[in-house]
Amino acid sequence: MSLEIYLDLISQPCRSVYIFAKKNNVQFDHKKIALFEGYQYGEEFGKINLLRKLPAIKDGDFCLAESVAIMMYLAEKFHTPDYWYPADLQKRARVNEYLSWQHSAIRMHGSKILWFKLLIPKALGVEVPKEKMDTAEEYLDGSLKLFEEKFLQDRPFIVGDQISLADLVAVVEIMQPLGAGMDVFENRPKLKAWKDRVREEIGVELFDEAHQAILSLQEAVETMDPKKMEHMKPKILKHFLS
Ligand SMILES: N[C@@H](CCC(=O)N[C@@H](CS)C(=O)NCC(=O)O)C(=O)O
Repeated sequence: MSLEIYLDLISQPCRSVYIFAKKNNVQFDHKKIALFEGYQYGEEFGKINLLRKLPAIKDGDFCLAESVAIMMYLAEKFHTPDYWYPADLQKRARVNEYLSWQHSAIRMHGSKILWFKLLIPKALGVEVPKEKMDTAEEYLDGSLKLFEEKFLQDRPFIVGDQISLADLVAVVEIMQPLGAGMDVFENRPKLKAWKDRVREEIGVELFDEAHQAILSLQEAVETMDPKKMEHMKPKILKHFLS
């Protein structure tokens, strides 16, 4: 039975899993899910992931959620090159350190920018209070500074000379605000040089293909049926604005 991967490439953790699987020639059945249409709340998807989040995989009878756990599973199962998730104790710890930190830092703040600047005002038609927007920008800025100072320092990649899962997850997260037109690389030359290295290492074609949906999201939202995200509105507003 083939490996099924459930993804919507608008989502950062989905893009990490997609790029990791593609880059490592993992054969999989790409289940394209439209998060905005609410497929994750249906009965079918509940059997795959009761957390009702993407990404998720089904490998035979085995279902797994959480992007980090999925990539570690794929790394072990398909014996991907060591540099992705090094066997060396301290290098692996360095990767784990970033993967543990990111959830409540860059991932959370970068995602808020996308919701506050684009999706809530343009797709849900609700104005975001200025203080909320300013705080989100301030937190993202703080996280990016910490990323450069603590995680990247003066190394080409987070662990050293080679790319790892930490760089992949980080770059995909840092790209997210670009979906709302916020250029996070402006005035951050070190961050931009690192992003360009990671993009080269992943392969420009794969990197750009994976980011196509997020980078064209502003256009997509402009032509979106206003009713499309209506079903998510109460949950989104409660989560982000209450
Ligand atoms: N920690 C999880 C986060 C998963 C997650 O929050 N996925 C979002 C998309 S980025 C989702 O599926 N949201 C659907 C919903 O909340 O309805 C991971 O890394 O996989």
